[in-house]
Amino acid sequence: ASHRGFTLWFTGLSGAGKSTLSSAIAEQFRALGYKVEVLDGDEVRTHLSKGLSFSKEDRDINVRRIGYVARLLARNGVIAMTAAISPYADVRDEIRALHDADSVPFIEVHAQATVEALATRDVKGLYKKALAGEIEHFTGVTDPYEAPENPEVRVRTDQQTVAESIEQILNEMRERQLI
Ligand code: GGZ
Repeated sequence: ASHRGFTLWFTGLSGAGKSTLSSAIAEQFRALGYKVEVLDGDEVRTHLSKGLSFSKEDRDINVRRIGYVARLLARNGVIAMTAAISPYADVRDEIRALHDADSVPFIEVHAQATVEALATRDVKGLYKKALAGEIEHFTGVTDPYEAPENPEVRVRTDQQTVAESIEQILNEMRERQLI
């Protein structure tokens, strides 16, 4: 199957479903024979951004690197998917502008869930630690998260199933004739 490259940019709090949704969608694309790469926060911090902290400065460096690689992939026909918190709106908008300058579609997906819901689920126990003051600068608890004002897609991962969120995202891409 042939398709244009584009970037599918997930943003949202830790545990909101960015990795789950991006890997599931990537799996579906691969099955269709599409070229796809996922730049996951965890993996990027192991390789491309090893040693970076969670200060604003280091997060900005991390997120800009992800944006740079995504854009290079996308302008060469790959579906580039990213799954980093990317908490700062100005950096996300800067990356969007770089995509626009290359005429590469940039689809921002906000995986939205309340801190309360995420702290209740707390799969990795990070919210418990953050709320106890054991992790400083934890996004949504002791560090800012700037929600996008006009994302192409907003999925309420604390209110809908994974399958529903995936369908909503795929529908948006179909409507934009990206897939
Ligand atoms: C937020 C943190 C922090 C702090 C460690 N704040 O659920 P996870 O564990 O696997 O995903 C989170 C990941 C966030 O890294 P990103 O590269 O996506 O962040 S950013 O885009 O802001 O650069 C979480 C873990 O790292 N983690 N400490 N203080 N998340």
